[in-house]
Amino acid sequence: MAKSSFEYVKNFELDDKLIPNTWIVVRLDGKCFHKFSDDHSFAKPNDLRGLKLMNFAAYSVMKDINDVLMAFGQSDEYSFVFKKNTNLYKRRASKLLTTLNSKFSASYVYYWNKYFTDEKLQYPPTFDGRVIMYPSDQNLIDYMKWRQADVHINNLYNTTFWNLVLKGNLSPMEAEKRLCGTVSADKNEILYSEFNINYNNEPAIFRRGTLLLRKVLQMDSQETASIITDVHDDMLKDKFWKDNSTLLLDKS
Ligand code: DGT
Ligand code: MG
Ligand code: MG
Ligand code: MG
Ligand code: MG
Repeated sequence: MAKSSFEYVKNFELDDKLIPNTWIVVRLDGKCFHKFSDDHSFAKPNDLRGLKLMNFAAYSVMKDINDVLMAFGQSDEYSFVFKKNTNLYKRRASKLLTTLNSKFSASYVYYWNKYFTDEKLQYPPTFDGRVIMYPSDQNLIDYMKWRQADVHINNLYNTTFWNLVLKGNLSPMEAEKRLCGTVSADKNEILYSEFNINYNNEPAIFRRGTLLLRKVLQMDSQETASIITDVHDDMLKDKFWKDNSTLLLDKS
């Protein structure tokens, strides 16, 4: 077919291919989830239904997009790490980001009722997204550690804050004042001495977030099956990266 005289407009499309041989991370984050979690009566500070829905939406993404190596989720955010050598959509940033975000957001809505059986979805949620490239394995490892350290800092603060408010009968302002300038040890001590809570016994999903990994299962001598599994391991410890030393090696 002859080219139409309009076709030159195609040349206005910019090339947004990401650099080869670098780790590609896509991070999604719920827009105004402070309000969204209030509007849907999320438990404070952690709503297990909400976290499980996030995990299932991320699982749907990984089931659909084989080139996602692993994913890490906490609060209203999820990070997806592509295989280093992925050539999906020729590594075009906008294709990768929009397809992934669309699948995640649609899954979050589609599976809402599976987790929120008594809570009607009031309006469509929005997720923003960004693409980040990390040139070295250490950069990627530090990225994962950064996101998990964020869970720890926020969750320790929020757990202490909400215990002071809900059980300690402080106003939110008083609780904030009480925690101002405290370090981790102080918060652990408040939880232990005033609320009989050993922070280390809090559910791992709250303390560490969720990591989705692909595992190959040996079914019998011939057959293997690839599954997606959720763990709450401590990525801040070197042990995790030693135990999972093959994780970042390209096998495909
Ligand atoms: P953004 O991302 O700039 O549009 O604004 P937000 O409001 O989404 O803020 P962000 O992403 O920094 O923080 C996440 C908010 O979501 C934070 O206010 C707490 C809320 N949230 C997330 N998970 C839970 C949960 O399980 N329970 C409750 N009550 N709130 C949650
Ligand atoms: Mg944000
Ligand atoms: Mg947010
Ligand atoms: Mg967030
Ligand atoms: Mg099309």
